[in-house]
Amino acid sequence: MSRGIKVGDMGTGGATTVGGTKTRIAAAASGVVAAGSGVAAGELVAGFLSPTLTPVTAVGGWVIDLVPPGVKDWAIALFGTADKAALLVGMALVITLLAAVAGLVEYRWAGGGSWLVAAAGALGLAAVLTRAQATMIAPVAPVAATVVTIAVLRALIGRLRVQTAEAMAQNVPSGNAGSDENEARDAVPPTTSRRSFARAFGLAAVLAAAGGAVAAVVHRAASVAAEVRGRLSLPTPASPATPIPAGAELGLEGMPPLVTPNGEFYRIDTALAVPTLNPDEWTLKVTGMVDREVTIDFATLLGKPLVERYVTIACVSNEVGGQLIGNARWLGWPVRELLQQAGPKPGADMVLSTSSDGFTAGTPLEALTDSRDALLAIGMNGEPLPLEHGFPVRLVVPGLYGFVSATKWLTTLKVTRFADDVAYWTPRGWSDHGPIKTQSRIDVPRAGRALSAGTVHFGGIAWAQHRGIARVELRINRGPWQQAVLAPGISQDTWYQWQFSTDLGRGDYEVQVRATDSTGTPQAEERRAPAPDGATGYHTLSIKVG
Ligand SMILES: Nc1nc2c(c(=O)[nH]1)N[C@H]1C(S)=C(S)[C@@H](COP(=O)(O)O)O[C@H]1N2
Ligand SMILES: [Mo]
Repeated sequence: MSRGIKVGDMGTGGATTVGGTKTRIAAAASGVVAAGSGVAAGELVAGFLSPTLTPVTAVGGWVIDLVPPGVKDWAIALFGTADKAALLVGMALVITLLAAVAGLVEYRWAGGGSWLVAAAGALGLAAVLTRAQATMIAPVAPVAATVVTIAVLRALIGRLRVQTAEAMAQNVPSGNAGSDENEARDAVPPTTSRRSFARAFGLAAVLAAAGGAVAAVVHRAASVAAEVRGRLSLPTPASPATPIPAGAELGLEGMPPLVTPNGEFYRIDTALAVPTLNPDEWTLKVTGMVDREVTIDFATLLGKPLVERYVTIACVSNEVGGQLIGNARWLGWPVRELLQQAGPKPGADMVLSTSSDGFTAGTPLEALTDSRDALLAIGMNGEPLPLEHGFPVRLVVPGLYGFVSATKWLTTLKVTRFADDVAYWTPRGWSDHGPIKTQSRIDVPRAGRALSAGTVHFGGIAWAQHRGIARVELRINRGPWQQAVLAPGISQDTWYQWQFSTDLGRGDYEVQVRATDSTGTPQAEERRAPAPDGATGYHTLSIKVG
């Protein structure tokens, strides 16, 4: 049996670092429980915020990408289809080992184990950030995992140190040469500090196990949805999107892409946990003021003649110059067709759409039954909808802000009247109708970029969905409005790119942009905040030419 280190043997640590085998086991176990708590916390946070990318799956994915093909083949040959499970077991072993070491180090050198955990956390964060599915919110999970691990580690090891110090103080008999301090200490009846450590240890272990169990349940739902989504192949559209006109993308450096990649698409919703619906169990029901209720399932929806359209969707909360707007190629079935099957009754003027998590949007019935491409969308840029963007089915309605139209995780459509039903945001200070306001944005040059005298290139986007943009103008230092080059839009339902080049000498300039829609109405000049029905005013950029 290994003996405890004598007080006098320790150069730097002092009496509290004295420990026998039991103490070392307790320190290592503390590290493991701390890491368990951290991993559980990280997976739980990820389960709610970014179910398709958790710290564990990110690190696992990283390992899969990094191992040489030979090792991969060997692993597949050895474990077969259990290779993923083998990887997870391997990761669990490595984490356990590292955690035990961190516990021992933290016990010997307060703060040392925490640094080790922080380093491992940084690796986890790097794994998350470099994954293709990385979203703005995804880093929160590895950070949470690291913080929780360090907090639990410090709490447990701190108590363990107090306990050991107390035991030593009581039981290191000065004149009792040859006695085993360690055994002496281990024989001590539980002191307050000892109970404090044991209680904290037990609590952390129970919380870690409970957190892990909840995370597992959340992930199970997510992985079923993600797995079904992965197997899904989208049908060919009966009516494909018109090709993007030549010159629609100006190719000016620093401009947002004309079609927003799914991973860069803004995300706005009230869902704390991303709903993870299984399409095999999904149905959409049309109720309310209809001649006959209609229910459609996912397979039936896939079999309909689908249309594919580019539509730019925007959030009413977008500030002037803001980023809460994106353009995608949506695949779906026109809502009008489904509503026609149900037969809306005379007098109805609104459709209240509900998502699986209870969110509701109130859309003018007319916007869903007129000739516009209001879709029950199942595809986004050639892929099934990402879980975060409403898998398996959402609404996309050209010309209306998302809060009154773009319901994700859609489950019911109730044909009703604005006088009889209120949608989620209406009692919260937002308008019940939400037509998109004509807006424009300067993307190039970026604010704060150093510019040199000579030709300066300006560029950006303008949008007035379902009306289209006719003209974009710039003015410098409140001078006359000058016409920008307007690229052809994909359609009136999407944003347009614009560009303007001019010679500028040294000095400070204020540049403003305004768009005019195809009805001839210029965007509103008055500066207004987003609530209740969308911000107005000119996007204004201050630049320094030197
Ligand atoms: N279920 C549900 N759908 C929703 C919302 C929501 O909170 N819950 N928010 C809406 C709002 S306000 C906007 S702007 C769009 C954003 O869609 P996106 O996250 O796919 O960009 O979704 C809409 N659909
Ligand atoms: Mo929104």
